[in-house]
Amino acid sequence: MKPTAPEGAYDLRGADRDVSGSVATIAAVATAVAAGQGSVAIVRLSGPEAEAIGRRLFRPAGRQPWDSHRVLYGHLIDPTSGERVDEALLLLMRAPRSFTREDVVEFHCHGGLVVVRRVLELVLAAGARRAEPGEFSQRAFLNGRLDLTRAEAISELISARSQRAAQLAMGGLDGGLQRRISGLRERLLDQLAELEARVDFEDDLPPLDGGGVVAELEAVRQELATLVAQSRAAEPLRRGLRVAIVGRPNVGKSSLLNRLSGRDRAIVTDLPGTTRDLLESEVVLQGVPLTLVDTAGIRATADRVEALGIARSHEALAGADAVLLLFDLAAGWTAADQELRERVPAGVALLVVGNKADQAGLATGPVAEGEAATQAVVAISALHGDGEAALAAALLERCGAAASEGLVAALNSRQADLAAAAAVDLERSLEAASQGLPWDFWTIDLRAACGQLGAITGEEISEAVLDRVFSRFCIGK
Ligand SMILES: Nc1nc2c(ncn2[C@@H]2O[C@H](COP(=O)(O)OP(=O)(O)O)[C@@H](O)[C@H]2O)c(=O)[nH]1
Ligand SMILES: [Mg+2]
Repeated sequence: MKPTAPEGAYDLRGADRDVSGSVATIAAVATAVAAGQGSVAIVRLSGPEAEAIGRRLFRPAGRQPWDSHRVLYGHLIDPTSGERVDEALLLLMRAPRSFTREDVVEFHCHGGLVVVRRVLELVLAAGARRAEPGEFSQRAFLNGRLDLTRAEAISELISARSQRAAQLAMGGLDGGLQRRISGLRERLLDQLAELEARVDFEDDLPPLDGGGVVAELEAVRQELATLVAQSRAAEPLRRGLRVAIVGRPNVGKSSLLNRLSGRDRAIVTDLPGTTRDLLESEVVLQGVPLTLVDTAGIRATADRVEALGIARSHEALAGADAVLLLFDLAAGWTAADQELRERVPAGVALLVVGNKADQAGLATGPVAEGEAATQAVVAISALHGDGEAALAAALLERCGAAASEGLVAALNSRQADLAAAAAVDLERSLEAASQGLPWDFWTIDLRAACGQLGAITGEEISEAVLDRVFSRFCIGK
């Protein structure tokens, strides 16, 4: 009785067949390539022509056999001229023992930009097509090599900007999320089957325990709500946070940026108006990746360059996830500080920080909020580094990132949106139940909830949505 995805829903391969009716062979550079960097680069091919293209372009040294999962040493040749393009290794992985479950050939060539481009061009000229972003993973998914949440976890692992973010992605990779969501979906499908049976054959079946259905839907709804909350808490870990340091001139913004990034990034002087432009620095605070933005001190000025810098400070305020409003404890909280505070857009997390605690003769660390004398949430000394840990803790708390502590795995934002939508569907279904409406009123939203969860796991998903998911992956993955 369980509704299932339409037959053949995942067979997108038909859309990508060449004239002979076979699946296209795709190719991409699988490693990051930068001029003058990286000693080895991998050009990867997947599809029925992969081995034939490999044989056309690669001359093994000696008489090594073309065995699967064996590395060949030799040269990449331009077949039109016979010219040696690179000295390289070739790795052949015949279907189905490969990432895509198709025939895969990898050329491990030298990492120079020019060489890698040339190899890719030769591969394309030999009949492969340039892979779309995420297309290897998409094929792996379509061929049943990995499920959707695992594929997404791999992509997340690649883009992780901190150790903790990488660990979270690894948590998604072990399949726990897939099992959990699948399990919840199964429970809903069971209830749906019961209800649908009653709609069709009420008289032939034992009476349905409506209370039991309600309890089960409510239990699933609560689990979904927990998963959504965990995902939102993990969001800063995944995406990183953009934190603008703003304040009047000379309060120590640049000093704080240097302190947190552990190097002399910004110019610090005792002259107000030193910082003229936005300056960004990538740091990791307690596992959370941050982009710190140092800004020009905000004040009225006749200097045109400084005024342009100040305009950028205002933009930085609007584009940040969080604002660190710094003021000088020795000078106290001034009307200008208050004015700045009022400019912080609603919805941006704000942390007021008093600097130069050393000069003010104050202890550093967390300070009770709203304390009339200082307005400080945290007191620090950017010069000496005191209060840094309390500042980090308060900032992450303010951004909701502290709640990610101890999370092993979490839904990504696409998955969390679907889980949240499923929870809303269940609420509606429960509403129909509480109004005592007939069974078929319960089923409409319940079926929708199953669909949302199926779109998380990939068990019930449209081609268009799949394409969108994989298009966010990087090329070559
Ligand atoms: N005593 C003391 N001086 C500080 C502290 N932080 C910054 N300063 C000094 O304040 C002046 C202005 O610092 P700077 O970082 O350029 O401020 P900005 O204009 O806000 O970027 C410099 O002379 C710094 O050495 C602090 O915590 N204690
Ligand atoms: Mg500065």
